[in-house]
Amino acid sequence: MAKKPKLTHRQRRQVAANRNKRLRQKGDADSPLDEASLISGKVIGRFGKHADVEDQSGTVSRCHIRRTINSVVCGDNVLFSPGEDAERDRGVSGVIELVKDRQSELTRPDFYDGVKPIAANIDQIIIVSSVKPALSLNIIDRYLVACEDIGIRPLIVLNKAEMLDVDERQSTEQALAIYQELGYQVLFTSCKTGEGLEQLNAYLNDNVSIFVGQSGVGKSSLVNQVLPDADEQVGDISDNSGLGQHTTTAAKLLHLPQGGDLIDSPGVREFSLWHLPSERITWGFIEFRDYLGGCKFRDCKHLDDPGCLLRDAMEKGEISAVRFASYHKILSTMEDQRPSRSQPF
Ligand SMILES: Nc1nc2c(ncn2[C@@H]2O[C@H](COP(=O)(O)OP(=O)(O)O)[C@@H](O)[C@H]2O)c(=O)[nH]1
Ligand SMILES: [Mg+2]
Ligand SMILES: [Zn+2]
Repeated sequence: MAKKPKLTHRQRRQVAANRNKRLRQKGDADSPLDEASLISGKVIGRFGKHADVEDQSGTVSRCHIRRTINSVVCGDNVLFSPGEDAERDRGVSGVIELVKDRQSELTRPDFYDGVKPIAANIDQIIIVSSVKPALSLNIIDRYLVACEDIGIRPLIVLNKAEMLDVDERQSTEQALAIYQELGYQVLFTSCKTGEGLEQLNAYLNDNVSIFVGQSGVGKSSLVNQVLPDADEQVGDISDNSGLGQHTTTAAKLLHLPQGGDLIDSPGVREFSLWHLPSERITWGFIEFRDYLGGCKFRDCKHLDDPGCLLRDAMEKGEISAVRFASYHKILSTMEDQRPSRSQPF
């Protein structure tokens, strides 16, 4: 079958803008019929060319996506035209006509497409870490920068807490206290003893959350604890193989029994940062902000540049030396991770 010609980015934007304008006009003007034919819904599944949209009554329609729409991701609020019931039985029935403005957007750098949205309208990112694999504050810092960049509240979870003996527990609490001092919430959990799960549920309540973190820290196990019906595979090989099995897996939005939603998708779990320009990384370290713009040189690298306020603050103990080192590690490794062709977007 011949492929339809691809619209350029610009054309797509223009056509979508025209279409949205028309729809808005219809919506508030004198055409009750058209308005009535479109239904509000939320995207709860996204795969290939289709999306599952749930309306207010909980009915799910598998929808096509209007070609002029740039992206549809889990968590999106949309207007769609449902198909005939007969069509619904055969699978795909509706068409998504409009994606409402997103309150927040989680993105991932894509080699060909620039920055791609992977989830929308999230309230909270749960950064999961553990002691096995070993606790990495640097990975936590990366995720925190990403959270700050998109303006979504993080919660730092240290899972497998029951594996710590008394001394380890104390030193781990001390290590994570940096984050509490910065105003971030930290929670110790264990899927084995149930520690912290009640609090975790309280954090999830009435929010749209996602779990992120390294493979093996217990994200799927935690999802199973808070959502027993989810039946997430635990310790699965595909998570570790990096062979892309998961990239074909659908992204989904799951409802929590006590209210609130979880978005789970492979791209979401280990999103990376190399698309951010270095100033954005600097800004993502919230305790640095007070000092920014005050260094002697405008292009200060905050290393051994003379008159560097950040280094000065670190030496005086106003900024944690661990976070300062972590910041420089992120900057230096980002250069390696970024595909050579690609510029920061
Ligand atoms: N000891 C201990 N093991 C856990 C805990 N949570 C998860 N695990 C184990 O850690 C491994 C990886 O868990 P999984 O949920 O698949 O991690 P994911 O890759 O982050 O989704 C599995 O063997 C789990 O049984 C915990 O709280 N304590
Ligand atoms: Mg998993
Ligand atoms: Zn500086």
